[in-house]
Amino acid sequence: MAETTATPARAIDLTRRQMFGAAGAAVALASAPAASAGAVTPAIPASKPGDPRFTPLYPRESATRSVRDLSGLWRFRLDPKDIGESQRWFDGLREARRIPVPCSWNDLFDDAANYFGAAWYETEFQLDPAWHGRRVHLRFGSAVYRAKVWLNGVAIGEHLGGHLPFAFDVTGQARADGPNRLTVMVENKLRLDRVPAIPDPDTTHLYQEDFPQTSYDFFPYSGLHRPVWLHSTPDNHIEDVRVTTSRTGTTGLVEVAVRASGGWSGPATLEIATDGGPIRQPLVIRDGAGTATVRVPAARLWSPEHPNLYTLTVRLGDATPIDEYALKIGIRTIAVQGDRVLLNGEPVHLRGFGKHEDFFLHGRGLDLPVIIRDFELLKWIGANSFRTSHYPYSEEAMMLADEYGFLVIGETPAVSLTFSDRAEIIEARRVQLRADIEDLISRDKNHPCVILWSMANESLTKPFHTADPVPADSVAKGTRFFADIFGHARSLDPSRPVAMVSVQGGPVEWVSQGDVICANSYNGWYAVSGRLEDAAATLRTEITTLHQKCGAKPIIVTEFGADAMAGVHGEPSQMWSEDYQSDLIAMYLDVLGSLPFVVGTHPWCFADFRTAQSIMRVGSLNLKGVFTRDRQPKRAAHMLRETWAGVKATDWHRVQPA
Ligand code: BDP
Repeated sequence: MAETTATPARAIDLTRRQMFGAAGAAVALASAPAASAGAVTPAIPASKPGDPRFTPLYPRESATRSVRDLSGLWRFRLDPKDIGESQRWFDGLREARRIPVPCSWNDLFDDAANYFGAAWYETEFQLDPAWHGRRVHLRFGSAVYRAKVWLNGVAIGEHLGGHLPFAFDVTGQARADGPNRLTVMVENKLRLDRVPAIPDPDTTHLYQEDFPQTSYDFFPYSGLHRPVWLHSTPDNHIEDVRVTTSRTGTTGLVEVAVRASGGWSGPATLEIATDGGPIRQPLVIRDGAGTATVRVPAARLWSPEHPNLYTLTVRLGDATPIDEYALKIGIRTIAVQGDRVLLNGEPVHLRGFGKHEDFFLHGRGLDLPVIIRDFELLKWIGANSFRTSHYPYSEEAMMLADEYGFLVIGETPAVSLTFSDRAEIIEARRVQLRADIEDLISRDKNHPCVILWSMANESLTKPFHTADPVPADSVAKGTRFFADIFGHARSLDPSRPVAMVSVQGGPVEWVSQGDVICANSYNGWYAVSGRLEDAAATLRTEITTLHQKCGAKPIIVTEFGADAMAGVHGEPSQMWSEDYQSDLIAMYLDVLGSLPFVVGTHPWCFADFRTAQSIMRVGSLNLKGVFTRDRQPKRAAHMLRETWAGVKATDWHRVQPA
């Protein structure tokens, strides 16, 4: 969108609708008593991100590790009166119906369509007898937005913030002698102090109310959106692995930092499998930490054209490993030099889209077929990149992006942060966003596909849909906020550039703090509507001015586009038709293609997606997809394919049989 200066059609006086409450990233509850019967080893407190016991590693099987996916049909009950905890629903969920995990609840049940309050999930599991004497971890891929977890009726911890994993060490709390009852309360209350948030009714007079009212343009799908796993590790185990790659000549340098549990000390080995056989590098772990570099001669670098991956195996111990963990890595470098982005030392241009995790019925629940289909279509259209707008995507999507060779801009959930809001609310969001960044970088740091972190999308000096003036201190508040946020991200990951995505007309003081300038631009749609010649001239001036104001930095235009109702055509083209969308995107590619400092173009967006009900959104859908929600190409998709992949519509041989 563009920051609006329009006069409201009607001003709505809102009363204070939301209670302000404390925010925080994750809360580990005080050590819960170990289950009396069948306890294997003494309980240790639940873990949280940032806690030295937190294990950010994706659960994987190895010679020393087992994984059990608890996905499936769980029991489910809404709790609109918030009585579940006082009535001890964690002792056994009555009057429950079935829900698949992972899935959003909103599109399954009519009474839950616009429900964002507390909902309870319950399942049972047996502990594998082979896990006796081992550590047992319980890991959630994502719960939107807050989750509180009970095991056998005992609270083990909470997590705040959607789209990112959290884990608990449940050794000793999971019984070996009978079924274990796992209960999770999830709520997605639309609150001021969350990231993302709703507009502040104390400082905002909206002239357009959407339902549900959010400050962002996608439906607030709720629930356990990703798998829940149990996994077992040895008592002394690998807690984290951090990989940073560089090269000297043709040799790849893979620097690996290992963190072992409980301050373990001893010998370890790193091994990288290559065509010429395994390359091994010994490593000493002291007080739980050790770092070494593996040299890979004649390294096959990772790039979109050749997404070469190596398997790195980390082993603790001598001949018989105490613990073993393997992951895929890519050897590549990423750097910003002047107004270029260099991948492996060569300038790179990003062609792709902003996307959403969004599909029929399951909402934002993990759907592996949709990920594969989307990635196939990205290849079909000639894209090499996407942004995880407007929140971190699933770990499975990131692994597949490594394999497909997509250049990914990894985004936090901070969409439409508004700096006209009250100071204590902004502060609560800052605390939450810092925690989200820690979790995100901790989770995705080893993916070669991630070449840029986006701290936020379209931060605002005042909300959309208000004619209130911009408060005098709004820009300064945001400037301080982002100085802190950028500093935090850079200290956590010095190996990647950091950016934020600006709204058209947004403050230069914010976006210019990035290493790369990411800008959303809606000429021809929200601004200069329907007039492509004028929109082209405005666009050229806008982006050239932005480049001058931000200094010699590369620019990625991270959003531009038009809504198009599939099947609507117009000659000459007009707004809402497939033809206008295609012409507008072609115009952007033309203008931006002539500006040498523009290093990326991401039309908004990949596919149509679900939004709130709004006078702006036909059928509660944002129709700016170049594919429909069921992934069929609109005219713009064919135009992009011709432009990006060089495949013409006249080429009827274009589908090659396998
Ligand atoms: C931008 C947002 C994006 C919206 C898009 C639009 O970044 O989330 O969906 O505009 O309005 O404001 O289509």
